[in-house]
Amino acid sequence: MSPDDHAFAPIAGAKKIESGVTIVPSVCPHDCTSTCALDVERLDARRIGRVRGSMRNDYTAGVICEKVARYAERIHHPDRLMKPLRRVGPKGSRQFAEISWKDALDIVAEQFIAKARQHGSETVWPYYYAGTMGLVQRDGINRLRNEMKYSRYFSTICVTLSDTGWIAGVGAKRGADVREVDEYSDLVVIWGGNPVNTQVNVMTHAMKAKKRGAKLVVVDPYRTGTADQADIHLAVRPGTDGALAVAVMHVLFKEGYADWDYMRRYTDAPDELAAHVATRTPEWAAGITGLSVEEIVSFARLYGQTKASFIRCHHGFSRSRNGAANMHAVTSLPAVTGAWKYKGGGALYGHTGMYPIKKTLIEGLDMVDTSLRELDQSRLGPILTGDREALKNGPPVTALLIQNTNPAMVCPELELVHKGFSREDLFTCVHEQFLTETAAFADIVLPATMFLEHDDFYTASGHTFFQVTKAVIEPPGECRENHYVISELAKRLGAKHRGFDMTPWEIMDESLRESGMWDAETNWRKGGQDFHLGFETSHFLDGFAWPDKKFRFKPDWAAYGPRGKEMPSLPDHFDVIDNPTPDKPFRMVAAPARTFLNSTFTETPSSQKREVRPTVMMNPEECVALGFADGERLEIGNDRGKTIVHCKPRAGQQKGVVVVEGIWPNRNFETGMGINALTSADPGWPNGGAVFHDTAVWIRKAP
Ligand SMILES: Nc1nc2c(c(=O)[nH]1)N[C@H]1C(S)=C(S)[C@@H](COP(=O)(O)OP(=O)(O)OC[C@H]3O[C@@H](n4cnc5c(=O)[nH]c(N)nc54)[C@H](O)[C@@H]3O)O[C@H]1N2
Ligand SMILES: Nc1nc2c(c(=O)[nH]1)N[C@H]1C(S)=C(S)[C@@H](COP(=O)(O)OP(=O)(O)OC[C@H]3O[C@@H](n4cnc5c(=O)[nH]c(N)nc54)[C@H](O)[C@@H]3O)O[C@H]1N2
Ligand code: SF4
Ligand SMILES: [Mo]
Repeated sequence: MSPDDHAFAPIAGAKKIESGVTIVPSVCPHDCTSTCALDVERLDARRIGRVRGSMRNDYTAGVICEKVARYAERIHHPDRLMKPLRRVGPKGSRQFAEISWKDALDIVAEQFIAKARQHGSETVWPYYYAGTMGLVQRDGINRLRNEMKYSRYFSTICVTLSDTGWIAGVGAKRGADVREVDEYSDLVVIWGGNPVNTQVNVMTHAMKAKKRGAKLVVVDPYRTGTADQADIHLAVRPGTDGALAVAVMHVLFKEGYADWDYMRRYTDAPDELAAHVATRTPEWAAGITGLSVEEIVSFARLYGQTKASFIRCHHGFSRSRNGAANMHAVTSLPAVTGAWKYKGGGALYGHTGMYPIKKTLIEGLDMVDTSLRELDQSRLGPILTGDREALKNGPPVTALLIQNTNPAMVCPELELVHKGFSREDLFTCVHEQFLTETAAFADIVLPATMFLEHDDFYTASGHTFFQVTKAVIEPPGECRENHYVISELAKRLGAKHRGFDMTPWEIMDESLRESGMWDAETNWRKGGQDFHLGFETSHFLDGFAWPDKKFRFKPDWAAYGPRGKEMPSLPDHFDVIDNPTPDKPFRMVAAPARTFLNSTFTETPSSQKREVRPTVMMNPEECVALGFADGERLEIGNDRGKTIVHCKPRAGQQKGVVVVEGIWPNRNFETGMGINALTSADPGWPNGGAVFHDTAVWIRKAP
């Protein structure tokens, strides 16, 4: 089907508004839990105008973030990659020459074959992430991996800690529907995230509740745009949410807010929990979190007194070494009060575990060989610099195929990542939309389509719709979709899976039919299929997702990995974080900026303009005490690396806590090295996961 065919198709929201301009439906592909339903102005076969939030989806409810509203700025950006490139200068020098698609793909395939012959197939490591969340374009790379017996991929950069912590108690990655908040919640707690920046739709619903008189509480180490909207802002020290949650439970039990009937029926060990938290007082938690006893007790009472209390658990507070334990401690709260019983009560972290979509065809799951080593995405630096343990004592990685991610900016331990990418014996192919800092290290760069130029389908984390999209415009220049690259390489490498001979639409349609879902055309025509499970099931009133149907206050942490044994068996403060020391007295949070999305949109002028420059937010009194002036250049660092940022005093955060929003490109720092030079690639407990907000640093006036 050509873009012209579907531009005029009869779908809710697809209409002609003036001569030549059509409103066409699509879905935001970016790595954001909102997965917004979009209405895109299609000006002609190659150009778009404004992008708006669609009303056809009542979670999106017509609202999208400013970044995507201005998507024309990104998709028609003058710096978009249009042609395949071959490196002609030193790695990272950005010296490239144009080359044909055929020659580029031939070189990649030849290199993969030669490297595999020399070191075995595990030397090749397809490396990807969620620059697009479309299941076909994002995950098709795994079909090639599985067919070719390349190193397996342990994806840890984002959701490992939060998923583990949520599932450890609840049993499945799903929860109560945020749409309930509008009418039914009397208390909304936004825990450890900043949706004003990162998923604006949470605010749409939270603010509807607030207008009705519901209270809004935000738990976050600094005064974010979200915290600005709150009735109560609890500015915890990073990595201490477990202590806060446990002290809240102490008050709930002590003051009679625990729902024993609910716990007897729906939870595993309420008596043990009650006895355990009796020893964890608000005074104890105050010492750990830096909050006052009064703040902890009054929040606990508010939570205990409100039946319809909704906790929106975000990712931010899980990005610490103890993040899974902290997520689990917070999810224990509605299991103590029985808030799950009420409409507008309970909690949500994400819904992605409830879609019935089968991914065997997309990912070649029938070909997985578990004897092959699995390498940790977040440990790219140690892996590329030859760390034996990170390489699982296997061969070096000498070939990379990278799609939908920009690790030269977003990975921890960036000094090692860049050192690794500079290796002369490493062959790197990057398929990208821009010449990113990662692409600059590549031997071969391939130009990629954007979401409005290809077909795909999407689950969501923040809502319950499964959505199919069709290309809206034609790709510019020689841009090709991910599926094309994978299929063409497969041919050259001798991979036989039939998925390589199908179009993305055929893969989608077959996968949907096999999963018992609407076929692709129906889904697209109707604007998405809603998999909402209904009140009973989404609130786990027919039981939690375990064989005994009980929420686990005592998770089986050891089931996730050997380090699970080191974790406390009941909710607690698990003190394995990068605590401050006399040499490194500050705890740094590296939080997302509003108009960047990870590394994406750092190329758009309006985002660069709004974010201004890399800054460090600090407690104002602390700035005065240290003699740091507003705007002053400060050097921030630790044993892993250092960089330079500008001081910004900001009320609402504790002394000893500093925040650097990003992710700024390395080139925007005076030193040429960004904030992830300081963050650690240590795996969180029990089974890995990146710890971006768990970093002890020193700060001094820059030389
Ligand atoms: N504009 C924008 N939107 C984005 C992104 C972006 O970079 N920019 N990234 C996208 C991606 S990939 C994801 S995964 C989501 C993430 O979005 P969220 O789920 O919101 O998670 P984070 O952005 O990691 O959370 C950041 C917030 O967590 C707070 N935080 C850090 N440590 C702690 C802690 O120990 N305790 C508590 N209570 N709070 C803590 C930070 O101060 C910050 O305000 O957003 C997506 N949306
Ligand atoms: N300091 C700090 N670092 C962090 C975080 C933090 O909070 N603080 N958050 C972490 C988190 S949660 C995440 S998820 C990671 C994400 O970091 P990245 O994986 O880098 O995320 P994105 O910026 O979403 O996407 C990367 C690239 O995908 C490309 N892309 C998009 N669509 C396509 C496509 O269809 N085909 C191809 N070939 N390419 C495409 C885009 O051009 C973009 O350059 O960053 C992590 N790094
Ligand atoms: S809020 Fe998230 S899903 Fe919605 S348009 Fe913005 S980036 Fe996309
Ligand atoms: Mo993420």
